[in-house]
Amino acid sequence: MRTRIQNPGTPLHVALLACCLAASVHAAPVAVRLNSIGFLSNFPKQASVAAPGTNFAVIRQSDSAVVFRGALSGPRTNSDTGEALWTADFSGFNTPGAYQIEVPGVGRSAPFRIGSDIYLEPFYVVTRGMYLWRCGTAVRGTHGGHTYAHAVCHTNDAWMDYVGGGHVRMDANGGWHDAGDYNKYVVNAGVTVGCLLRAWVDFEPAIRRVGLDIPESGGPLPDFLAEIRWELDWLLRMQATNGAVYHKVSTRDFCPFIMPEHEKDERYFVPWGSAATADFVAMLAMASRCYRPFDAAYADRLLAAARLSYRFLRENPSHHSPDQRGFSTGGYGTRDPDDRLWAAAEMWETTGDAIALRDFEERARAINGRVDINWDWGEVANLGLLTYLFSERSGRDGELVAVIRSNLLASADAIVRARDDHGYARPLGTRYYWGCNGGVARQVLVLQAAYRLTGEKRYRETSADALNHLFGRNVFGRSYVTGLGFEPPMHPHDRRSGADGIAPPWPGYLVGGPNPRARDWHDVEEDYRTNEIAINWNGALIYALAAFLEPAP
Ligand code: 9MR
Ligand code: 9MR
Ligand code: ZN
Repeated sequence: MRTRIQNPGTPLHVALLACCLAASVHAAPVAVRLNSIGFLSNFPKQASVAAPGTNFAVIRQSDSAVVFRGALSGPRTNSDTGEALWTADFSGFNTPGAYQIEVPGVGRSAPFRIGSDIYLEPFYVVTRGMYLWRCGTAVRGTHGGHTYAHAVCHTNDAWMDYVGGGHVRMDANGGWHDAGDYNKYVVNAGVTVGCLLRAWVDFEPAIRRVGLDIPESGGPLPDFLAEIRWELDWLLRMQATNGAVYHKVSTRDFCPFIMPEHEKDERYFVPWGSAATADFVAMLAMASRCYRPFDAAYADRLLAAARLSYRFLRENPSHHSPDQRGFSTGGYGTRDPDDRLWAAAEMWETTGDAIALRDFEERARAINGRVDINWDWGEVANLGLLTYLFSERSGRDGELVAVIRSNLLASADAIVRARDDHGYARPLGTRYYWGCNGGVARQVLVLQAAYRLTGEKRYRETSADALNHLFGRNVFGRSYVTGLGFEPPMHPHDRRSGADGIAPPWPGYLVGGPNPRARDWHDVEEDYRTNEIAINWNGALIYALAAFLEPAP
């Protein structure tokens, strides 16, 4: 049963009623909305208040003592929700502990913490979400007193019928299930692994301190890399002998809400695509750098596979859409120039190959070094641009570096402005679409890059605002991540969560979010357009959380 905040003095029977109703019909949202995980000391701390008030207090949870008082500012009109919002700013209060905000006449906020380690548990839970997504093996994890588990699944992956060779099986075991469905799509692996490896590159020391309690823990690889290896090993199986990479492994149609080990429909390789092939090159070339210090033989294997596919791509320069006739599952159809740009960047960074450098630079010039503000599986150019921009290799075109740098800062500034203009400080402003919560988290890659280039703290603070929004400073006053924060999603579009008979869903998953408008999020299982979970959204969130594992300024 979800935790609900009771006003002090609420009669017990009312409390119980509210509690029972909450399971089906959601009660009116709390009016004082903030990040229910909490705040890092020395960071700005704000709540949005959706009701008129004048003053507020920070109340210590243990004894209800008032530890800070302030005046609300506002109101301002938040355009996408049409609300008048006041702001409670308690940035001046930094004492670690557990608190609530109280606005007289309005009510109390969700409980939250102030501290330096507040994102440790979220990072652990959300990253373990990747482990719990593993296909081809049994998984198990405990959270909030429940044990979530499934048996070995999909060990027959996959049939070759659609890729030549007839009804023959070739090994495509492993990898992560994509989302609330159990298929495995290379293009979506691309942006996911790209963001995860970027997190490793940017925050390795902090990430290494967090044990993930996965089967490989204690082995030669850091846990984080061991988890990503589960996906990489599957990707290696998606490569055809000529270097082309199959677009996906999938059933013909989505299965019902059953556990993965009960899905017995036949799964097939789906023909190759040039975007999938380019993403494969980028992921494996990047991974080769990351894994080399721990396992040189594996790094060599990754690089050899990346080289083969890169050569294939160079020899097949035109866009190639996979033939997905016969499949109604996730399409992930995308033009390939951005994927090829990313592939070239990673090949160059890993090998120093002059051909790859020229390939990247031509492609980067063709888009005028544009840095996307809002990007997901269909727009991975940013990953290549970041690799090039922060490269320590010689040979870069200084002019192009300058253009990308200035575009990156301009995009980061645009994100900061969108945050400033939004009543819930949402860095994506008023854009809503399928998976926009992932988009909010993914903006942190651009913001952190700007922060690293300039040391300007507005970029880091806007990164924190992405997390603030996702963990409760939003029109619903709720966390969008299962198992974490205040009133998290209870009915995500996730087959495991729907089928396992346990009331709370599998923990550590960011749901897609409002789509197509600000208020259009529904915590109901059927609503896959707003309430599904997916590896690419978690991958972005993991990056954002990794950025705050250490209390840097
Ligand atoms: O369950 C499917 C979900 O994982 C996908 O993201 C979504 C969009 O491709 O489709 C869902 O499947 C629905 C199908 O498209 C239409 N019939 C209802 C299915 C929901 O179970
Ligand atoms: O994230 C994808 C979103 O951008 C698309 O608009 C949507 C419809 O094609 O599909 C989303 O991806 C789903 C995929 O097709 C199947 N697995 C679940 C993914 C998340 O909903
Ligand atoms: Zn599986």
